[in-house]
Amino acid sequence: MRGKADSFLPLDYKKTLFKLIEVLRKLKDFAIKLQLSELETDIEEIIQKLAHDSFSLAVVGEFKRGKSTFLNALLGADILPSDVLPTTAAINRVTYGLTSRVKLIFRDGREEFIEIAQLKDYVTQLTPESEQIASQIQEAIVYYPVSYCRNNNLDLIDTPGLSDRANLTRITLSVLPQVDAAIFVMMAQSPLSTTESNFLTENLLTQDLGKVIFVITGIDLCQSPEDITKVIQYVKKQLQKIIIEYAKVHFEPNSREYQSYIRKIGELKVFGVSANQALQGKVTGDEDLLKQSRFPAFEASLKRFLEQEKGIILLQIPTYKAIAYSQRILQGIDSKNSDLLQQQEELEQIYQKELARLKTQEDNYRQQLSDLISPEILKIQEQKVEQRVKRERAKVLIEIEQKKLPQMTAEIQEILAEVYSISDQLRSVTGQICYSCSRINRVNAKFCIYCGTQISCPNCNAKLTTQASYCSKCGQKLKFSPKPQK
Ligand SMILES: Nc1nc2c(ncn2[C@@H]2O[C@H](COP(=O)(O)OP(=O)(O)O)[C@@H](O)[C@H]2O)c(=O)[nH]1
Ligand SMILES: [Mg+2]
Repeated sequence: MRGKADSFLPLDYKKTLFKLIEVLRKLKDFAIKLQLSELETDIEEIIQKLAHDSFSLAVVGEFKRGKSTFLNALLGADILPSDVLPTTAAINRVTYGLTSRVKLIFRDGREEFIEIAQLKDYVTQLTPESEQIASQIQEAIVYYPVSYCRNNNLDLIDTPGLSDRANLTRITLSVLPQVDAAIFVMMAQSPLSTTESNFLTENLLTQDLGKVIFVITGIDLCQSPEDITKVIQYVKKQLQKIIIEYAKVHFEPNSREYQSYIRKIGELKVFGVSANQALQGKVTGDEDLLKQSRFPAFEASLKRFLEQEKGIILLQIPTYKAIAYSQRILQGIDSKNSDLLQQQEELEQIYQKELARLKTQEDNYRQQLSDLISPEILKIQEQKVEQRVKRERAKVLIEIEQKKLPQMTAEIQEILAEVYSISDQLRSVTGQICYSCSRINRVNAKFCIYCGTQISCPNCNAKLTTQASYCSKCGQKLKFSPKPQK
């Protein structure tokens, strides 16, 4: 049952992505035709973002909590410098590249390529020299042929972490608004210190909790499996307390927002792992050690997150933008139509004015000259014909342009229908996320196939979103009664 459900993907991310890019390309063509150059640039930017920009997942936490080691374990290679001493001193972005190398982007705009082995001389605080260089670095982009990043179109970001060094804390905080999701790493020996709790309250809880995954690393140092369970339970409880406190301070008691926030407790993803064992297990091919590290369970959950939620997060904004662009193009067509009508009017005015001028000239000549076929009069006759031909030609060109517009409008309406269907699809997928365990369920699921929680409105059967505390269809206040899974 579980395996079957795991393999069920309610949204074909790649297919939807390609469709959205195709739609945006069509919209860009229309923007070019209508000479909406600003819109053309906006659309191209979003196409580039969709085609190339990846999902970014940052690892955050206090310094020396095993963040870099954890990322190395995920990558299955010792890439990022880690040490018993506080190490990372700059933002390191790991991204897919055919050949491994590092691009250093300095704060003054300079760029420099180095070997991965040299990374520790540039982005760490291990020596005064490296620390001095690190302070000038905006970001180190580590290109590495890691299939994990390529397959998931994923950038992994290592941060210096929170410490008593204000500059390093600032660097860590500065990445938060730019990332799509975060992994909060703690150590099993000292889970949820005061700094960590404060960081959660002040910086992470203000983001969407659904996009934060909590990892307790270093479980190999726990005495027994019971101790591991204890530490995970402790962290979960503490997190729940922090969330409740946060909700109490920030929302009216029992308001929708309060309820919605409190419900996020059910979505908490907390994992206990040993990054050291996982890295060693992966590097040496020791399956037992890898299993012991509990890393595969974390990776399976991350995979699910990347396949489903990542896709939704990445597609949602461009979809809304595509709708807005289509509407701007429709407005563009309207104003083009008005322009053409005005051009027609102006053309007629110019023609009539020119005709009147020629007529006055002709009348003058006729009064002065008795010869009706004098060269001057013949010339005026010719000019009149020329003006008429010119007017007719311009009229035809305007009419051709005008005739294109209804066709364009029809095509944009078709595109809009397509984008709306993508948008509905995304909405229906998010609507199937179980509010309790935050896994994505089948289209018509009434009870979460994972945890048994009822996920459709008991009153009218409407599908519910993760945040809903009232049914959006019938307005009924929702009470959930979890049912045991059959
Ligand atoms: N025993 C154990 N030690 C770990 C684990 N992960 C990291 N460490 C150690 O913790 C120290 C700090 O690790 P590092 O990755 O540099 O931490 P960061 O500052 O948060 O990036 C290093 O000495 C690591 O070997 C783990 O899973 N188990
Ligand atoms: Mg580090």
